[in-house]
Amino acid sequence: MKFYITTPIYYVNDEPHIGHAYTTIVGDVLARYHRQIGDQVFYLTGTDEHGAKIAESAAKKNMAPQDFCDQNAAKFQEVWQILNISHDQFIRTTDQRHEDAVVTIFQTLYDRGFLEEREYEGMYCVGCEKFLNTRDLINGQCPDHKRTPEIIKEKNWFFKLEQFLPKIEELVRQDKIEILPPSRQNEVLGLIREGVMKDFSVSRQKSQVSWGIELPFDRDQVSYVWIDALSNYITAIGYPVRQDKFEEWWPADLHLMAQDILKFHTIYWPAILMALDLPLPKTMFIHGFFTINGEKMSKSLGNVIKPQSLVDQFGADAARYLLLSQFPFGQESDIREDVFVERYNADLANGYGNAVARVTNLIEKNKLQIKLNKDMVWLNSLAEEYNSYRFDLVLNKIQSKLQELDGYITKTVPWKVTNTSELITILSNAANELWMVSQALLPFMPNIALQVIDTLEADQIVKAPPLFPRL
Ligand code: ME8
Repeated sequence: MKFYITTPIYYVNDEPHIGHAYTTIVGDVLARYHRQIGDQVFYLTGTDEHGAKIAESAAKKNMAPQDFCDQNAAKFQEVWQILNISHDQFIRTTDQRHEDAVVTIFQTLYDRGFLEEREYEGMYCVGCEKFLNTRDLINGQCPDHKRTPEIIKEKNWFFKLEQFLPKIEELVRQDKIEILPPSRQNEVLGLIREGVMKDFSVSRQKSQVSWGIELPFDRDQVSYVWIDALSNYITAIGYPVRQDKFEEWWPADLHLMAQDILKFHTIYWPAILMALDLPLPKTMFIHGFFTINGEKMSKSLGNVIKPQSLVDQFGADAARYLLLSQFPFGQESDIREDVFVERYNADLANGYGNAVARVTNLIEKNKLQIKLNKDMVWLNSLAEEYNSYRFDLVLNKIQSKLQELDGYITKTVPWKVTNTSELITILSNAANELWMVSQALLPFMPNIALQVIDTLEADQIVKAPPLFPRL
């Protein structure tokens, strides 16, 4: 089966932080798991590079917007490499191919009568890249960006969303567009029923915002971020020029994101696709926003965690493991740095790392030849946890397996056994268990689990070096 999975494309004006890393690691674990069970996988991530916010950040640094984007997109790519993200493509909305495709998309929407020019007056927050309602404001300011929105009055092109809402409601209710977890599905249905979803502006006057894609039918207007951004999911796989590749991968099997961009993905995006007469994504999983030690992560509070600092402390593989083991995927949760250390010592230093050291040490010391039976069947027992996106439970199951192994070794006391064939039996069992556990860990810890697999598969097993030094 094919499996096409995406992350949001991140705004390139921010430096990558663990919020971005979290979604991207989840995507990577799923991509690697699906490859492991034999699926054909396409994993897409990238950066969102147009719009007023980015132009403003570039100007603050005295840089041309494109140079600024090049510099920051490189930072995302670098971090994904450090974290061993196995994406098949990194799309940038300033890629020429994407820009050309967006022009075609706008022309198609225009030709089909889904765009309409209207006078617009609203309060626009550049930080959010969206228009706000009075009820969104606190003391007249955007609560997220602590800035007074600009009053904007201009002619814009609008996408006629409202006509699509009844159909979207039906598809969401029937799980034809599956929205997970169920609480998010209710949220989407609520937004539609409350009547708050309105036709929305898809362009800005070029005199106001110049950093964007020019509309082919109105050269005074540039694309406003959302059509440009959402389209990345189809332009990356060749729409509209590479029909063969596009049909091979579309529709997406899974769009991942957090709740901040729920309405754009679950309502705007299906409507745009329907207007283009394209199939709709199958599933969208919306995870929670997490806080850091109880506080909202923000630059002003100075509590933004950079992925690099986790990697420096724990190593890339353990950083991935720790981010996914701390709470159920989907829940709004708090990242506790002290829990990272506890968990690292318990699961990785004393758990997996210790088991590998113990078993390989005994095999080397006794110069035993071990034959593995390479049983992949155990992976099937993780399918349920994977299919319900409970990565924390996948990892718990793996930890139970390690505890069983620990109990087995304690009970059989191989260091006291003198009969060679008995010893071979015990240590073969142990090595086979470790091999299976390592296969199960591969999507989470691609480097270290592979290193252990290689150690166990060698003709002569030698003691593994310490994998997770105790902290
Ligand atoms: O919204 N907790 O980009 P963005 C969990 N360019 N996840 C977090 C997080 C947190 N505290 N902070 C960020 C955009 N994320 C648009 C998307 S897609 C067509 C366009 C993650 O840079 C989470 O995945 O603001 C969230 O949805 C995303 O980063 C927002 O990234």
